[in-house]
Amino acid sequence: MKVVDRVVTMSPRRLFEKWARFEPYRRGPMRADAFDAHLHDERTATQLGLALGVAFTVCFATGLISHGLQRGPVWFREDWPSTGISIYRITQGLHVMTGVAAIPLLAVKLWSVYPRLFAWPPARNVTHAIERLSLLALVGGAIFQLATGVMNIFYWYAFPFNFPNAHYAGAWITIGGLVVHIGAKISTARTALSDPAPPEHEDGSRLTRRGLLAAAGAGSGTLILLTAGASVSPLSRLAVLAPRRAGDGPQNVPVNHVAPSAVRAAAASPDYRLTIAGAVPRPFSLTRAELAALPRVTEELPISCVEGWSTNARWTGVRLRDLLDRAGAPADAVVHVASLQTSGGSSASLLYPHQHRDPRTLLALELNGEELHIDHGWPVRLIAPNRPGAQQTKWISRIEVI
Ligand SMILES: Nc1nc2c(c(=O)[nH]1)N[C@H]1C(S)=C(S)[C@@H](COP(=O)(O)O)O[C@H]1N2
Ligand SMILES: [Mo]
Repeated sequence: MKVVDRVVTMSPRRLFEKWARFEPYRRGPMRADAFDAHLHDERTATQLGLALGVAFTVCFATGLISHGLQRGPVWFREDWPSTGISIYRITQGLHVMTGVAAIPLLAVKLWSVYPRLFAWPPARNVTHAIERLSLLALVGGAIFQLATGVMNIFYWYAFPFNFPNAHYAGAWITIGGLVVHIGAKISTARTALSDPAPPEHEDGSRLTRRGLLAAAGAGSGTLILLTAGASVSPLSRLAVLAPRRAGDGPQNVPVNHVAPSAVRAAAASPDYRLTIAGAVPRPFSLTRAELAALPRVTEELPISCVEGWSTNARWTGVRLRDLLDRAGAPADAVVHVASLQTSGGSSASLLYPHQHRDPRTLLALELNGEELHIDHGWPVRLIAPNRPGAQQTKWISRIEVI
């Protein structure tokens, strides 16, 4: 273990000198002097822990919002406002950014505390044993959350489980572990922060505590800078590590899920109709041409995808409210919007009263001044303020009033 420590903290020149006179380290990690206390001290661990605690808390809270809007209780979805059109864009951007920022912080924190894995005795008493076991939840959960989150951004579903369910369960396990950990450590952490800082290394060729924290911060900052542009448009050109960013894709909007061939065929068919039906006195159907002949409005609204990107765009189309009024739908109805696509989690969505009454909720026919691209939802797609991208249903065929 000392080997790892030395290698990480040595200057390249020292490293080379050591390597040139290599001697095997055969001492076990349980030895009292197996670790250099420097950089593995309580104070460094606490400072890294504070930064991680903030990142995880924001990530958890914003994740709950996103989950709540998509799979949460009706009261939450009903009351989530449509007035602040970009609130979801901001919470989702923060979710991804705090998660990304946590990756280097977690790596450095784990490195800083890993000698404690070999603490002797492994447990001093029952409480201590429980506290140590809770670390399994915290560390395991944190690694799982960051790994699956990044994989989701890259659409790399290499795991056998359902991403939203597993990521949601993992969030509670991680935050549970975090609460127990904070409870167990709070007094030690307080002392570590209020006591005068222990002296830094005299030897200038070794990494200092301050240097370690600066490296962790620089790692986080760099990763944020190279990914934030996926949701913060002015930074989009820097977002070289993000698979999708503002400006990419047809009509300058990234595509999440291209049109399947069955959808292309149904959309191009002369039999295509948009139907408004369900619990309404005057159900009706429209061809694409009839729909396009109705009065149109233009709104600037964001698409904010759960897979980590957001962008604003100019949408032109017919107000959903106008079509619902024409069918005689009650103002307090819930509206189900279904796609030509018959399977898949995003092939339909629900609109609660304030959402379908909102004058900015459109059945969009144009995007950024052009006829909607098939991959963006032609013949017609839903775009409504302050909703997760997954609920902006493309290739709409039926609007059912419930
Ligand atoms: N019918 C249908 N609508 C859909 C989807 C889909 O797979 N099928 N994907 C959703 C998701 S997850 C997002 S983020 C947005 C993306 O819209 P865009 O591809 O036009 O950018 O469309 C949504 N609408
Ligand atoms: Mo999405």
